Amino acid sequence: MIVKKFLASTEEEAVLLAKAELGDNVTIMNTKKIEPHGFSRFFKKTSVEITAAVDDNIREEKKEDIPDFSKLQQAIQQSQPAPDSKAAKKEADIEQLIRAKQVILDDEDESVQKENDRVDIEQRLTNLQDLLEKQLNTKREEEKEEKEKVVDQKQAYLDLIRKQLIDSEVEACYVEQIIEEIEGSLTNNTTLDNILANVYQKIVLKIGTPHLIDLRTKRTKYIFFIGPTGVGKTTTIAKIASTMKLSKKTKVALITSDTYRIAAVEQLKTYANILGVPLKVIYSPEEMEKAKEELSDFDLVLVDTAGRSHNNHEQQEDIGNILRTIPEGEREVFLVLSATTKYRDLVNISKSYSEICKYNLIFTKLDETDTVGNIFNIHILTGAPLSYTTWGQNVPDDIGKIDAQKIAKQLLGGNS
Ligand SMILES: Nc1nc2c(ncn2[C@@H]2O[C@H](COP(=O)(O)OP(=O)(O)OP(=O)(O)O)[C@@H](O)[C@H]2O)c(=O)[nH]1
Ligand SMILES: [Mg+2]
Repeated sequence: MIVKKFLASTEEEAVLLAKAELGDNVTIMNTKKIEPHGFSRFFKKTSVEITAAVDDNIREEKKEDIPDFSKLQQAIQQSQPAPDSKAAKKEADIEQLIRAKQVILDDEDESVQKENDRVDIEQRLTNLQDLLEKQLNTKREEEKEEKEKVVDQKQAYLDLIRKQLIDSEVEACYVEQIIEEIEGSLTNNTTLDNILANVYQKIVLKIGTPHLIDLRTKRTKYIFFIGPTGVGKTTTIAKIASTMKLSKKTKVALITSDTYRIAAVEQLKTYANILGVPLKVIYSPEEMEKAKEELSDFDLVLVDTAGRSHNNHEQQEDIGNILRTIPEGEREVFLVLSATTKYRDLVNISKSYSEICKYNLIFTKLDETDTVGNIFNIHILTGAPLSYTTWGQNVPDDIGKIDAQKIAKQLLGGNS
């Protein structure tokens, strides 16, 4: 069997072609309309395809009867609308345009993709930046809190020290002065030990080095002991005279102008006898001049004065008159104060004696008090140098030069 497909503009033409080639006995097995696809549909017409079949034998028998339809077929094919060369060109152009457009679209797709990627990256960067800023802000907040905590801690330490100094009876204004002076040199994360060390150092510096009796002059040195009644002037003189005579081999003499009480003269006479040093009793400035001549061979003359009320200006003037018999360069004055006297009285006493002369400070009876704040207060208030402290009735043992470190330690609550 011969099976063959024939294509023509119409089904009739296709059958005609099939019959022409295969004979009249041809059987049409299938007819199919062919629709042009793609862009060719604009230029090509619909055609018909038939599938024709014929038995070989029948066809052979009829072979010589079969006319040559090749020319017909050719004519039919030629009758098909020839592809218009302009249209073909147009089609080619359009297809080219389409391809170009596709490339552009592809490019556009690519650039759209790129743009999308860029937006995406930008968004991610913005998110990252937000995150970083958040983290940075949190860190800053934490640092700020930490700083405030540290500053609070520092203030807490300073408050602790403030309280301790106030407990030691250091005047509040001097406490603030110390704190102010050290605060600038403290770092925020300072420790309590560091603050304590700073305050300690500051107090030691403020107390200064003790002003002691200086015997390096060729002339006889006159040391006057002045101060309120019963603070320990006579006892202190006995302690110093003993120390100077026994350990420093100094030629010591004693004078007393305290003639108001017989017991006072007797008290010093007893010490003079024990120590084996001369004692002159004077009743007036003139007698002082005379005693001065008699004692010109001595290195050191310790002068006891009567305890006076700082409110009695007449009595204070008497002391001034005796003092002035000795030239300033040959004399030194020590104001003797008891560490047990309350601060307000000490202020008045020290102020009233300031009107008579310049003086150095001796504090007695440290054994009778736990607080040494007043020593510091009066020293700062008057600006007078601190010299000796005494801490008991024993002559000559209970006396020593002022110990700045020991006082600073005590003020800060340490054991003395
Ligand atoms: N606890 C103690 N008592 C002392 C100290 N110094 C002196 N005294 C005692 O205080 C009392 C008075 O001492 P004086 O030396 O007489 O005092 P004063 O200043 O000379 O007294 P007037 O001459 O009356 O002004 C005495 O009983 C001394 O023993 C001291 O450091 N500690
Ligand atoms: Mg006395």
